[in-house]
Amino acid sequence: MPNPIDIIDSHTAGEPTRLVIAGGPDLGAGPLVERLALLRHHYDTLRRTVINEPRGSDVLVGALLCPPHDTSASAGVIFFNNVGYLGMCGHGTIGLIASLAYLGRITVGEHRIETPVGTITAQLHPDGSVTVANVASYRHAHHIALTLPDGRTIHGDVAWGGNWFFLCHDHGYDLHRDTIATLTQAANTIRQALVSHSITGADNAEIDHIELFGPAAPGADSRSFVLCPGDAYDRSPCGTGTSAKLACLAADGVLAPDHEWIQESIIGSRFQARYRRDATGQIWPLITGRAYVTMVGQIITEIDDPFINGIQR
Ligand code: PYC
Repeated sequence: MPNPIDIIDSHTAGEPTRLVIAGGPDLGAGPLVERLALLRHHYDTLRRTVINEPRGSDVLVGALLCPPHDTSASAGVIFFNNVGYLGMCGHGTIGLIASLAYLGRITVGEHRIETPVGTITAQLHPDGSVTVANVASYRHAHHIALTLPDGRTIHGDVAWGGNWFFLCHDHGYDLHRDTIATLTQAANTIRQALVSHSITGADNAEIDHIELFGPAAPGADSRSFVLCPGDAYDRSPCGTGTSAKLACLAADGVLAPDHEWIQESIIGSRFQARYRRDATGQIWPLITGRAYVTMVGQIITEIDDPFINGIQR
């Protein structure tokens, strides 16, 4: 792996993003889905070096900035975390745009960004906030009954918002900061139960994000706790999770196109969300939030460092 790796860190509604701007492997100029396969199979050390301890932490989401395949797009990006790769990442896209603006590489306006699951659009507003026009989102399965190891049966929807989510209301827990450890354990149990009951997304895709809902503070429509693959919870309201939620609200007929939905995270941070429905009935979420740059730096790896590529999880 070349040395050093240039990074810029940001947080979006409390959730950190580490953007790799130089020093990553040469993945060529093909479609992002092909570059993701190359990264995963040949250069996974980049992910582990950038994200895992001692240089990173479980909470970080990584983003590798890539030249776009279609040169009319502003950039390409591949998102990753402590255990693997993400199809899309809403908070990470907001962080990417804020970071590129901080570096003077983009200005206010609309930017097309290629991801492995499709091209999205991000609008940088004059006040620094960003609206992400996400990939088309949909509900795959409605009100699935899931029996947990303690004998309780809960219910949830399976939906796609750029990642796969199980969205559950009747989990039986209070959604407060001081219940985060309990919620993490509960969401993990739900994720394992989905696997053992062979409940998946489309094409047998693993449902790797669990989204628990509860009542929100005044001014928001809903509060959520989102457990990401790798066992870190999302400090933000989760852009792809909010997209999956919008798809379910649209399918239930309880939120009309262009009506605002305020999604609150477990730490109380918020995204403004709405969706558009196209002529074919597809749901296209729009997620607005704000990111702040926190650090510009270089990752250094010394050849005799026993943890040169991070501590194995
Ligand atoms: O904002 O989409 C998101 C996200 C996914 C995982 C962490 N954040």
